[in-house]
Amino acid sequence: MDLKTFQAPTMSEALAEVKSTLGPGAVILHTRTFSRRGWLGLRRQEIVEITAGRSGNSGDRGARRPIPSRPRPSPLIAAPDRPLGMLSNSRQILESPAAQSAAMLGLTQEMTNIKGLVQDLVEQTRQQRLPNIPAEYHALYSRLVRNQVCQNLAADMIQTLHRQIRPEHARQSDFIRDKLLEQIEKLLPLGSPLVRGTKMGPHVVALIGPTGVGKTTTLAKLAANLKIRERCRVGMITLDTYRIAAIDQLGKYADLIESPLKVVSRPEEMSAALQAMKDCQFVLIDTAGRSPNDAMKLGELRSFLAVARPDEVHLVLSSTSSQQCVELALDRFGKVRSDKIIFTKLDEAAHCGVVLNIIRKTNKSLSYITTGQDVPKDIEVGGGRRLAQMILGSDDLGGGACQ
Ligand SMILES: Nc1nc2c(ncn2[C@@H]2O[C@H](COP(=O)(O)OP(=O)(O)O)[C@@H](O)[C@H]2O)c(=O)[nH]1
Ligand SMILES: [Mg+2]
Repeated sequence: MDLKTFQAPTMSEALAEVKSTLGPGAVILHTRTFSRRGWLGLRRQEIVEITAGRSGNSGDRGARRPIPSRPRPSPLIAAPDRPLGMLSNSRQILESPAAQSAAMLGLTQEMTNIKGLVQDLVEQTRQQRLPNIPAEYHALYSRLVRNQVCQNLAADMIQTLHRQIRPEHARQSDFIRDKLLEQIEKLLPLGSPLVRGTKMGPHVVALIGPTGVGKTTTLAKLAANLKIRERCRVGMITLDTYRIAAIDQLGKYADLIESPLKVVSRPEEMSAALQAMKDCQFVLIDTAGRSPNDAMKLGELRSFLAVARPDEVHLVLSSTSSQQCVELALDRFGKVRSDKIIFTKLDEAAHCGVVLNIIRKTNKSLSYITTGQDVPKDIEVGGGRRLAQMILGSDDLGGGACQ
């Protein structure tokens, strides 16, 4: 038999060469792929090699042998040392399972090459998109952005990290994670819990914010903690006159902790309500869940607060809201007054980056975060390592609540 070796960059090209040189009666004895250094040894190139021969019985040499009545095992790749020339029919050869698996081998090889090319392309695009992020920190940067930390802030944090970390530590993922958590913690100074000032009379705190963010629930948590843990005398005032259910909601908690609750429906009633609670150490004011778009009602809220003259106004925001909604609320309620920020529902938020973005943007203190519906348990002072961990998220790439 006339044996020849054919080399080509792909299986299909190699097969085509076999066919054109040896004719359709070619018998493939062996295939292999290997890589070869290219010009100047710079790039490696994949090569497919086929060893094939022309069978003595092939159609262009003479009379055909009858096709065996029983299908015979292929003499091709699977068993290269089988007697040659068993398959004389060229179609049979090229369509035989062995030829097909040779073609599959070629396809797999091509897929691997394409995958490599796509990976190179992704890395190149990333490098173009993130020119300021060193390659070894791309994954961490992407993780911050995926957790909704805004891109500029994430880039600043990574650059600070890059400056802090010596190259020999750049691959120690636990060490780097720790340094990043430290940085987040510094960006979110620990909020201080409610404390009475030195003035006489009650320390008055108002919670304001959009509807449904958790103002009433948070107020109940604060009141219960002050009363039960710190044994303070606490009074509550609600302006939530729009929804009877809301008054009932707070009334239930007021009963439970045996503290007074006053309902104030007009600014003129505010002074009397405060006067009635003059012996309390803290008075917490719950406000109606006004929409940040409702200018008239925000004006009304302002006039209630003008009379109450609270010592502190906390803007309550939900970490489940989009950055855009939170910014809108900040803008509108900021015009009323907001000294500190409370972020609620961290247990429900898929990503907690918004907390970091907003605290950095406003430079206000994060007084509390809330992490569930349980009164009084699910509230903690804002900041600290646990919050930093919620913001950075777990290694799990999927979404999920921050806790
Ligand atoms: N998962 C979760 N739900 C909360 C949290 N705080 C409040 N809620 C729920 O959010 C809903 C609205 O709360 P509410 O206090 O009435 O909101 P308000 O309209 O701002 O007074 C209620 O179902 C609360 O139980 C929290 O931290 N986590
Ligand atoms: Mg409410």
